[in-house]
Amino acid sequence: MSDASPPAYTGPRRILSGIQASGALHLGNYLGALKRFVALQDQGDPLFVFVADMHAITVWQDPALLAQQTREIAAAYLASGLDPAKAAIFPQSAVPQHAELAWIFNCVARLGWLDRMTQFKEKSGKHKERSSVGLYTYPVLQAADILLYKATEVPVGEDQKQHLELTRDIAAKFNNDFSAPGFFPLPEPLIQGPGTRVMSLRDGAAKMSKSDPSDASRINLTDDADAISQKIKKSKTDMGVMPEVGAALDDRPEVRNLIAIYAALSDQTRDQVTADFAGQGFGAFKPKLAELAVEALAPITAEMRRLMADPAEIDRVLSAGAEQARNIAAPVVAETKRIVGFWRG
Ligand code: AQP
Repeated sequence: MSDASPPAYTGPRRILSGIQASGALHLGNYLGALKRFVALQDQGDPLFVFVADMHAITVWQDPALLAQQTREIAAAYLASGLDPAKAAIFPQSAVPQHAELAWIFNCVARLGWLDRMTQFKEKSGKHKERSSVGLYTYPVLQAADILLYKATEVPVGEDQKQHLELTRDIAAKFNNDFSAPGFFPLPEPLIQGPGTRVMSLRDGAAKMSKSDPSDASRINLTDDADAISQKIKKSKTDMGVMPEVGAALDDRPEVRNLIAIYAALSDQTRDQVTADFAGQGFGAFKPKLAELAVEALAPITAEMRRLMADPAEIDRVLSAGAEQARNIAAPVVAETKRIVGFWRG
């Protein structure tokens, strides 16, 4: 018997990612997602960037606001520099194949795999029985989002690493169970650089997150220059000074976070940042950090406002992107259904 591994996927490089339409975006989303999507669009590979409205409804969303939130995320994509000529930008729910493939994957994924997902544990908290079933199977829909386009790489923040591993497990099990070696790729997460895990400004152990009840914990893309400066000024640090180059910062999580944010905003390494500030107090560092954050975010905020004032342009982009996405997704789902053995008439 041969123990050779099954033939690998041989299709082209494709990159896909998305952001949930679940409320205002923050600096973590910008550094961990938006900024990196824009950097990827010039590499010449097909890029798919969607607004995850189906993921958003895994927790309650006001129907009167959901379409608005979807447009807002699309506006953030465009304002950050995504070019619809280089990236398909679309709402997930406008491509019905996401749900179709997710169902098939629900039947491939194992309960034990989902039971291990830490994001569900964090988001459901003490009220697991009252969480939606959708919140539990969220990572399966995410696998469908990715494999529907046979994406080979997925730029995400650190928080999504476990879900990407699940996507790979689902792809491998599907290919194996249905004797379809190499049909789905085993996608790789792209987690690089200092901005992939931006932490709360109030607690260096917690991720910066839209659902944190404290607004002071995050910088929103809608914050003005004054709010940004105030939040950075009041951000938690410690009694020490800025560290030397290469210093171990395991016991200084808040300081480590501020340095990482500075590095990501200025496209420098952490060591380059500490080289500039070593030995100085935070009174010198924080205003410079605020300046950088305002410089990066103010033009995006202004452009988002302009786009939201006349959503026709956003809607045109979303419609065209959805058509592009459906054209790729439809044959993949048709072939998947054939492999599974569904009736074709
Ligand atoms: N703090 C973060 N640092 C770096 N990257 C982050 N991302 C989110 N938070 C950080 C990345 O942003 C992309 C979109 O995330 P999402 O819309 O799927 O939502 P999320 O990860 O659930 O973001 P939040 O803010 O934490 O939302 P809530 O509070 O609703 O759970 C992803 O690439 C993510 O990695």
